Amino acid sequence: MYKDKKVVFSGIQPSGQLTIGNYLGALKNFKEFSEEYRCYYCVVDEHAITVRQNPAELRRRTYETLALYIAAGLDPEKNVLFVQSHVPGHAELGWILDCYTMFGELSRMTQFKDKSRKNADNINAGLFTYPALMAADILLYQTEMVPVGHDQKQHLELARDVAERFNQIYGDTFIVPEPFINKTPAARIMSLAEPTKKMSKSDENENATVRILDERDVIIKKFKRAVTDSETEICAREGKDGIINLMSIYGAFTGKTFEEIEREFAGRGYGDFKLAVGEACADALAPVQAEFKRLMQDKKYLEEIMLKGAMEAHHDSLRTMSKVRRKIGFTEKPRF
Ligand code: AQP
Repeated sequence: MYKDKKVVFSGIQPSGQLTIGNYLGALKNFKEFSEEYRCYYCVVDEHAITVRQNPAELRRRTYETLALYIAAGLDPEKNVLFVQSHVPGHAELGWILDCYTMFGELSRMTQFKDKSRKNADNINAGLFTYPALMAADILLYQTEMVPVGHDQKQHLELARDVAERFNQIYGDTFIVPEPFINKTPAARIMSLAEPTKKMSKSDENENATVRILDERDVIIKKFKRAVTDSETEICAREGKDGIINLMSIYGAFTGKTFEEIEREFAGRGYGDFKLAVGEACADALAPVQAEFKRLMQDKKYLEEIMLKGAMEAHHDSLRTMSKVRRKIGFTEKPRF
């Protein structure tokens, strides 16, 4: 709880160029909370290094991700926008929570299994303990609600378990957070190349993802190439994963329901439908892209936001940190 407001926290890794999965599943929903809640939206660069990053690209993407937060409608005056590694409490609490998170729990995480498969030459300890750091991100601010896509549900459940475990041992310390997962199919946007797999910004197949910053003609081309099926009907029937995914995306950008989409495209071919999805997506992203371009020309402004956000987040994190330190028996930190 921050003063009289409940807290919302979420973050996105600068581990690649953001996709429409990140946008529809998470970013687009962030601004809904800005008025009523104390909102912390973080660029989680510490999480990003669990997979090897090119340093120059990581630095550039950190700026880009922050600029996208603002371009997507997050007012830096109404939200605390910051970079995770600028606030020491994340890594500090992350280490502490590592010691309250079980090996067995971490071994069950599907993201760890997926990413270990994808990065077989770099299955590092950070990749394994990622959910404990994520729990720290959230619990550090006494967060009540975490808007995320469906893929993060398992990590959120672990954060709740860790908070409850800690509270049981030491008495009430953390608020136990609730996930906020969009009820629409946009909570789970799938790859355009393999529609049974989620769309991921680190996917190496460029045809699998649509990036928030892709040019209009690129967006339209990618949707044209999207894998569907050998039928002709546009409907949300079992086995039509590709079409269902396109319907989810079209619905998210136009506000139309599956029934409305089925009616609109009855008797029309996949070609027509794919073009409509591409155009709806490009239209919706155009203002975000324009604002992003403007912001990226003003690095100084982005750095001012980073500083302001880090100062506020750091200040707000100190209460939880000092409570946690006291509870577990650390001595008081000397001032220096
Ligand atoms: N395909 C998706 N559909 C809906 N929501 C999604 N999110 C990610 N992919 C989809 C949501 O975006 C937010 C930020 O995610 P993240 O950067 O913290 O990491 P992630 O979930 O691992 O996302 P990516 O794109 O798959 O990144 P990489 O490729 O680096 O692992 C989260 O709220 C997530 O749910």
